[in-house]
Amino acid sequence: MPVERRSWRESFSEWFHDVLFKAELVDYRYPVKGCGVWLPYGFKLRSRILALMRRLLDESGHEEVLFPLLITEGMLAKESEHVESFSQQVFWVTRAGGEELAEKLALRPTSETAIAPMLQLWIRSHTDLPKRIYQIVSVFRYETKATRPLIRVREITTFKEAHTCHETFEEAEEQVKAALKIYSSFFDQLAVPYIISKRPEWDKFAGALYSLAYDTVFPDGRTLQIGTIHNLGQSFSKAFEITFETRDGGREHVWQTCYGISERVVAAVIALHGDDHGLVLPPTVAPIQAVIIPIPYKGYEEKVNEKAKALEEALKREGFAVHADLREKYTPGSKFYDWELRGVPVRIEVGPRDVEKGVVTLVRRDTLERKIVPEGELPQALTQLLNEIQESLRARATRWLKESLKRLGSLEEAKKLLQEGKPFGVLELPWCGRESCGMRLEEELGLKALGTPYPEEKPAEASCASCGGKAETFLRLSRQY
Ligand code: 5CA
Ligand code: ZN
Repeated sequence: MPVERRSWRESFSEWFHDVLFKAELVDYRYPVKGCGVWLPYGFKLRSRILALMRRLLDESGHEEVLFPLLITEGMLAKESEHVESFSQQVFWVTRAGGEELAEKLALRPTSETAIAPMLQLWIRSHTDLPKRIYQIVSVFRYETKATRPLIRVREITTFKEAHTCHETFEEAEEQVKAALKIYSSFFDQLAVPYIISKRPEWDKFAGALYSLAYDTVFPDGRTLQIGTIHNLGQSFSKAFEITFETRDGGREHVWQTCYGISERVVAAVIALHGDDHGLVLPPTVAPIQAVIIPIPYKGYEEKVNEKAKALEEALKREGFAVHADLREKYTPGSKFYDWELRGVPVRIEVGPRDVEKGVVTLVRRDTLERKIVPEGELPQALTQLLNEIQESLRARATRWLKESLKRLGSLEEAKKLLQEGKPFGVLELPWCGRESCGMRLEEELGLKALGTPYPEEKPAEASCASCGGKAETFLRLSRQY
């Protein structure tokens, strides 16, 4: 069973592909490019992550719905900026049952234009507002950049999209703040640290007034956008005539927001918390929080197996996700290896001497430290250990993100840093705010702009790294996935 291990930080890309496959999370050997299969262990991880998201949304006035996958060409074309931006990415259904369709149908690349015509029917008056709905579905985007498991896929299977409608611009702004709270709490629970940036004008979601994005820094120094929040203003409500009777009897178009995440979140959990032995899953979402492994010794096989089973039952009753690995054809050593690769946060070893003494050995996955605890104290000890692991994963990932943020004074400094050739994360340069300067910085450095810090940060006294004029803000730049 032992397989070659790839260094997590030194050869991250290979490590990532390796671990997805060997830990049996997903299988992207499916014959359609950009489409993959969720395997049982990966599916459980995905479900646990989504459960956190569902809880946060349900508790804050969102209702889950399910819209059709197909969108008519006419619907998709109604909002001009939107259709233009997505035109090169849409999968079309043009034939069915041997006939050419009178109107071709798009597989949704996102659902603003699927939802809008129904909102138009449902929303009559201010009493119907605010409206907050979400769905977790597949969307399809014909990505032309190289596809990558979980990170850039063509069937995004884990697209959580929330769509909201409000009476005023101010209320939509409040909803953006509420969405920020939800996403921040979500990523905090996953121990995934992030920076929030306001995307530059030239890279915002098509049809939005502005876009806010969550980005995290991978072990190779590249950033991944893991969530976005858009204030849509009235562009879709005007295109689709979504109006309501106002409090004073007038008619107004609704104000909208939307926000989304995808399987990139699963990718981030996997990528940020790994090491050279494989995955290290945060206890909050690990499908198995502790694995119990009997250490058989001649004459004691029955005893340790019985004990392992009893502990499994007892811990399950206490609400832990535990699994006793009683497979006979594997040695304890190869079981250790296997569960380490799969990132189970705690291993509980039950040896013959432990049984006699009434103790068990706990081994934490992140540091591989061992600890002997009396059987009677196991639930408390396990709770404490899982919390400690969660916190230390958070601390390690947060430290990495902090080290990856580099605020520099000039283009020359930035160029010098890039010449060192090390992974660097995110550069922040003083910027006047003009598009021409921003694009020039992207070009000179060969990086892409993430946008400006959110909440806004004004440099005390600095000059734009491009034109030398007064800097109004910072422009963040990185290598992006
Ligand atoms: N309608 C809006 C909000 S739901 C929307 O579509 N926003 S988006 O285009 O920014 O997509 C939402 C999130 O999906 C992004 O933040 C990103 O994390 C993820 N995403 C986008 N494209 C892909 C892709 N090809 N593969 C995996 N995830 C993706
Ligand atoms: Zn400038």
